[in-house]
Amino acid sequence: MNYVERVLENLKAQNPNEPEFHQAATEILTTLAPVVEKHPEYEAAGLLERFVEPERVIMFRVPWIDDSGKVQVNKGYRVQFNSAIGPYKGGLRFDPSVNLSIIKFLGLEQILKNSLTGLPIGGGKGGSNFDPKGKSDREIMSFCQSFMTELYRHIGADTDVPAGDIGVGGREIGFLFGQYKRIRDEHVGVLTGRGLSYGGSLVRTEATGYGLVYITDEAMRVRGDSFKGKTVVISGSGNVAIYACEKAQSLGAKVVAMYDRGGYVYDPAGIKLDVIKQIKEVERGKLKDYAQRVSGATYTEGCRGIWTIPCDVALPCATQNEIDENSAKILVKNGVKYVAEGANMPSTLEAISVFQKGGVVFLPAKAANAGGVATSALEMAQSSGRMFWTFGEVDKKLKDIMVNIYHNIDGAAKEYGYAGNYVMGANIAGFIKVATAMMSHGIV
Ligand code: NDP
Ligand code: 2IT
Repeated sequence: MNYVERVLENLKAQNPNEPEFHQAATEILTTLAPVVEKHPEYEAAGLLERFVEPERVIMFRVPWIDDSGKVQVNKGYRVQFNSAIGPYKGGLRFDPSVNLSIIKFLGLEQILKNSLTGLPIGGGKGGSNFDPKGKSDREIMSFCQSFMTELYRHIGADTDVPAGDIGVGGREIGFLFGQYKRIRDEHVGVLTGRGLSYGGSLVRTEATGYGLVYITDEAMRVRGDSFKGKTVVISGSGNVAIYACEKAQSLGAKVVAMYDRGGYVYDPAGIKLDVIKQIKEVERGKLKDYAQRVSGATYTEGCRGIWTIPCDVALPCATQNEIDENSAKILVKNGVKYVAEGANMPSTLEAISVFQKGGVVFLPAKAANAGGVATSALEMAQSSGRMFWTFGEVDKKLKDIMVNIYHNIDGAAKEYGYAGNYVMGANIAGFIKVATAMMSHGIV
C-alpha cells in the first residue's frame, strides 16, 4: 500500500459512519499521489495525516423556544479544519440533514478551495441540523441567538470567520452578527455576507453564482466557445442557482430548468428569473407556483428528472450527490459539453468518472464555486481597512480571481501530465500552497 492508500484506509477506520467525509477525502487524496511521490519529505513530516485531521471540532447544544412555547434542542457544529494559510473561513449550513460527516466533508473541501482563491484564508465549516423551513422570523432569531451564544467564544475576525451556506442567508447572518456584537461589544468583520448597512460587501450576494459563470465562460473562451445561445440546466433555486442564472442569461444563454426540494420547472422559452426571485427570495415559497404563474412552463415532482433535459451546460447548484452515475450518463448521452459545480460535491465519484470519460469539460466545486468565499475574503479586507469598494471594483476582482483559478488548475493539471483533468488540477494546485505553509510551520 502506498502512502495515500494508507492514510485513506486509516481515515476510514478512525472515522466510521462518515460517508460524505470518506467521499471527499477519497477524491482529494487519490489525486495527490503524484504530489507526495515528488515530495517524499511530506510523508516524513506526516503531512497527509495532519491534513485530513481537523485542528479542532466543536460540537454544542443549541436550545431555543418555539412560537408555541415549546423547548427545542438542536445540534451545533464548527469544524476548524486548517489555519495554515489564514484564519478558518467557511460557511454555516442550517439543514435537517446536517451531521458531523457533512460538516467535515465541507470543511476539507473548503481548505483547498480557499487556497485556490489566492487569498489568505484557511478552511472551516459549521452549521446545525436546525430546519429553517416554515419557521417564523422570531423563531429564526431565537435559534440564531442561541447558536451564537456558544459559537462567539470560538470565532473572531482574525481567528475564524463564518458565512452563509444552505439555509443561511442575509437574514440569518444579521441575527448572528447582532448577537455576536452584543456579547463581545465589537463591531468587526467576524461574519461575511453581512448587510450593506453594517459592513457587508457589494457583490457578495451574487458572487458564487457569478463566479461560477465567469470560470465556465473562461473555459469556453479558451476553446473558442461562449455562453451565447447555449441551453443551460441549473439545479436548485437558492442563492447560488439564482445568480448563476442571472449571469448566464446576461451572457446570452437560455436557462430552461431549475429545481427546489419539491421538484423541477421546465420552461422551454427560458426561465423568468424575476418570477423565481419573487417566489424564492421574497415569498420563501415553492417552485411549484412558477408553473401556475408562467404559461408554457411545466412542473414535475421530484428532482433527478431535471438531468434528463437535454442541455449544453449543466450547473448543479443545490447540494451534495445530486448527480449520480445514471444522471451523468443521461447528460453525456444528451450531449452536455460543460458541467461546472456550483454546489459542493454535487457529483458522485462515479458521475465524475462518467463526465471525464465522456469528454465533458468538468469544473469541480472547489474551483468553480470559489467566487463566494473569495468575495468573502474581499469583504474581510474592506472591513479591516474600514473602506468600501464599488460594485464594479468588487465584480472585476471576482472575475480576475475566477479567471486566475481556471489557468492555475489548468496549468497544474498539465504540469503533472493530466491535461484537461481539472479535478487533479484543482486538488494539486490547492494542496501545494497549504502543504508549503504547513511544512514551514513545523509539526503543529
Ligand atoms: P440556499 O439555501 O440558498 O439554496 C439551496 C437550494 O438547493 C434551494 O433551492 C434548495 O431547495 C435546494 N436544495 C437544498 N437541499 C436540497 C436537497 N436535499 N434536494 C433538493 N434540493 C435541495 O443555499 P445556497 O444556494 O447558498 O447553496 C447551494 C449549494 O452551493 C450548497 O452546496 C452550498 O454548499 C454551495 N455553495 C454556496 C456558497 C454560497 O456562497 N452561498 C458558496 C459556495 C458553495 P428549497 O428551495 O426547496 O429549499
Ligand atoms: O461553500 C462555500 O464556499 C461557502 N458556503 C461560502 C463560504 C464563505 O466563507 O463565504
